[in-house]
Amino acid sequence: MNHDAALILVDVQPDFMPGGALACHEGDAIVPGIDQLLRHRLFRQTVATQDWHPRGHVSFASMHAGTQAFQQTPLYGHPQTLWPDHCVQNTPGATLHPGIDWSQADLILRKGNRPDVDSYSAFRENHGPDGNRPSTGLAGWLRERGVSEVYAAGLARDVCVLWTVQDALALGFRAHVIWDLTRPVTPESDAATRAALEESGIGIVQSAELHD
Ligand code: VGL
Ligand code: ZN
Repeated sequence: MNHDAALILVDVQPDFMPGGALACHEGDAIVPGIDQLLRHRLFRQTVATQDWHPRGHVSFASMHAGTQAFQQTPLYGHPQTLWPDHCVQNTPGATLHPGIDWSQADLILRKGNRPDVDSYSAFRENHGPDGNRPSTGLAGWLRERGVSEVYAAGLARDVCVLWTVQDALALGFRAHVIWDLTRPVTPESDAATRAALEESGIGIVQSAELHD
């Protein structure tokens, strides 16, 4: 790993863990490994994202009559998956998980806070009403700090982690997923996620490789 790398910790929040509103399979299993990784201070910058939706957010199935969670619906000309209500601002499920020392993070980026637009990636919102995917400003923030390479961990492997590394690559960063420090919403998606990463040249690494 080179010294120009940043760690991006995606949505490590109770609502994405067992018992939470939108639980990832074994989502809590990543917490000790992430805490370890932070203690080793291997990265030039550490960024954390926090899914942070207002009540009645457009991504909630409860806002679309006649739909159910995990179903897709067209939104602004693109398919949008509808989710159970989750990560509602100022609720316990939306906090950053207490098992990690977040004072180690250089930036905490809240996303999905506009009522009418979802945001999976740390870099850009999903498609909005005007057809754009507005930037969160993260790419510039990282470049200003000399970062050319990102490693992503967190939740969910098949949604926000995947979109984050795909955007990182599209924005000119070398990109990697720390596979053992991610978990999916849909375990059946793992083969497709791996294939998508491999096809685009995004690295798949294990946390143990980073320590040596
Ligand atoms: C996520 C679905 C909805 C994620 C966030 O963090 O992967 N997934 N909102
Ligand atoms: Zn969300």
